[in-house]
Amino acid sequence: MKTVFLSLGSNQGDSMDLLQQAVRMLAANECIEVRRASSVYETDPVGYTEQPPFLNIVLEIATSMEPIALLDVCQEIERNLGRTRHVRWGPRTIDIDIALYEGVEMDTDRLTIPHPRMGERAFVLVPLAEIAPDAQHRGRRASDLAREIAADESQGMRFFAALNLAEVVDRQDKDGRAT
Ligand code: GSY
Repeated sequence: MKTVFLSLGSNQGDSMDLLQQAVRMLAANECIEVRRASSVYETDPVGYTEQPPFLNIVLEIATSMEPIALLDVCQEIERNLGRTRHVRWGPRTIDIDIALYEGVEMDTDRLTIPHPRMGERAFVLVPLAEIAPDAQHRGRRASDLAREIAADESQGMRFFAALNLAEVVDRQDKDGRAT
């Protein structure tokens, strides 16, 4: 099993519900274990700024899937949740990016790992540092990168809600208690 960090964002429709549905769909895949979820952050749009704020989270998962197979699963979930790819940087119901994949660096037409823009995105680094402060990106700790980028006031981030993984994926023990 490899440890992978996924970055999820939504700024169209009921974003909180869409994020929760995406987490549930990932957890329903028998090759994926969702281990940790960050808080939900409301974040100012980066790139194309004339669009509504996003809700963003980062998930730590463990998976037996290779990177491209995992990308296929993420894109299928995006399609199932109504994502259409019209405007490159425009609003979207859900976006699921592979940020880090344990032991993998790759650069192909379909997929680049680590995610090529994560080092400059507070909406990835701050939630990543919340759940995995020691995660490494290009030889640096997520917590250090997040502290530096959080000082950049142009990338507004606000705590929006906690995400209770046990409730969202309805994990239960043998007595039916959430675990
Ligand atoms: O690549 C993710 C989509 N996206 C986002 C996002 O998720 N959050 C914020 N704050 N800005 C963004 N710009 C793009 S594109």
